[in-house]
Amino acid sequence: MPFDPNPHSATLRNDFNRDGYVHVDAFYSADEIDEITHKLTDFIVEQVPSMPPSEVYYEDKNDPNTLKQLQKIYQYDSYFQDMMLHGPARRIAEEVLQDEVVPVNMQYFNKPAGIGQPTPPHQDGVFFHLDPCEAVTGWLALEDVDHENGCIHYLRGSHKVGFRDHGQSGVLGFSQGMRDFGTPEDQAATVSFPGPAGTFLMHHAKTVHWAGANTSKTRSRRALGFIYYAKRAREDVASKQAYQQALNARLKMSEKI
Ligand SMILES: O=C(O)CCC(=O)C(=O)O
Repeated sequence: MPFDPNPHSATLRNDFNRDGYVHVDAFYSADEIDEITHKLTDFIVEQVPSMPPSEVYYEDKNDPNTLKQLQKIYQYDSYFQDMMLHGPARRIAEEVLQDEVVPVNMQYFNKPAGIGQPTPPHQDGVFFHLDPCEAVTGWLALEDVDHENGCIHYLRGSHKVGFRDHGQSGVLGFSQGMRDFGTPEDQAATVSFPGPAGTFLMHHAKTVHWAGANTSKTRSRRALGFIYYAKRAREDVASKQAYQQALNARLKMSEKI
């Protein structure tokens, strides 16, 4: 059975409001993580070849073994659709945002062994174009994560500070990275989340987060991301589309997709 958020509602809400994130161990059991991983393997074989290049990123686009990111996978497959629309991640999103939520994206994040790039420090809200910026991202580890293969780090409390300065990062999949990151205050507020497969995190769209490169020669670092917007958040559709189109054009021109 996956994690049942109901008995933990108050703790989840308090932790989220204080820290800008929540952390849940054993969100899915080992058997469930096995099943999800198998479904994902099938998905990669069956669906990825027909997905548009803007939703499929590779570390090296000429090498299919270097798949690093997939977008919107719940729109292609009923198993992942069910997880996104009816699973416990949505319940936690509703709890911490104190609102109904709009499911927006389900992503696959991989850092392939030895070549997985760092995830630059960023705030997801920079990509979302929301007012108010009320949204969350859930993150589910599909295998053990640690400092070697690139676990997630948060800046505790950073959701209360507002947006910090971002610029082009040059990293495929995370086009914006923070330019003013790494102050003594940042170092003091850093919390990292190594943990076993099944570890689940959920952060506010203003929470600063990042992950290291995968320096392991043998282990990948696979995870799923779940993005939900609060119903009260309004998306500036035109601004988001313009940003996405400009990004896709840049990525095509630099032959990254
Ligand atoms: O998986 C990662 O390294 C980063 C994930 C992330 O930035 C996110 O889920 O917002």
